[in-house]
Amino acid sequence: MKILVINGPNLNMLGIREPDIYGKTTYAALVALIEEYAQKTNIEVEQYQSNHEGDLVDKIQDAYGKFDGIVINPGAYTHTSVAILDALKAVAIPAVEVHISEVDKREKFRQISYVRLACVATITGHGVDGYTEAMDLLREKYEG
Ligand code: CA2
Repeated sequence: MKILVINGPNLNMLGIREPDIYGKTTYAALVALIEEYAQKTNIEVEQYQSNHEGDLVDKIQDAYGKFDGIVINPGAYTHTSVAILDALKAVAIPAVEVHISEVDKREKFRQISYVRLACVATITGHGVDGYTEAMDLLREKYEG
């Protein structure tokens, strides 16, 4: 199966600051961890990160007909973006929302997720392990 992993704004800064909230894993290490897990579990994976909302929308649209699942951490756009929500709904590819931190226990504005409305599951507060857990969920769903 083919999975697209999308990370939104500032996730390229992982491990550089705020390790108490986001952990010590760098973005490069996260990419390597996901790639390694994909190889081990026989999943074809592509990874994408952007700080720009429109680019994230374009990437989701491009996934139409090409991927069997999407793992998405939209970063701060989680809490604001109807455009990303609509793109996920438009392509109708099973998507799992991942957050490294426990967003539901943080500021009120982080407790709102538009993207969640188009996702089959949400994983929060499991650190970077949330990404591989999301891949497992999508595989289970794909294999039935
Ligand atoms: O917990 C998550 O995964 C978030 O999606 C991360 C976003 C945040 O805006 C969401 O509310 C929750 C932030 C991305 C990383 O931001 C950094 C900030 C400082 C240092 C390193 C990364």
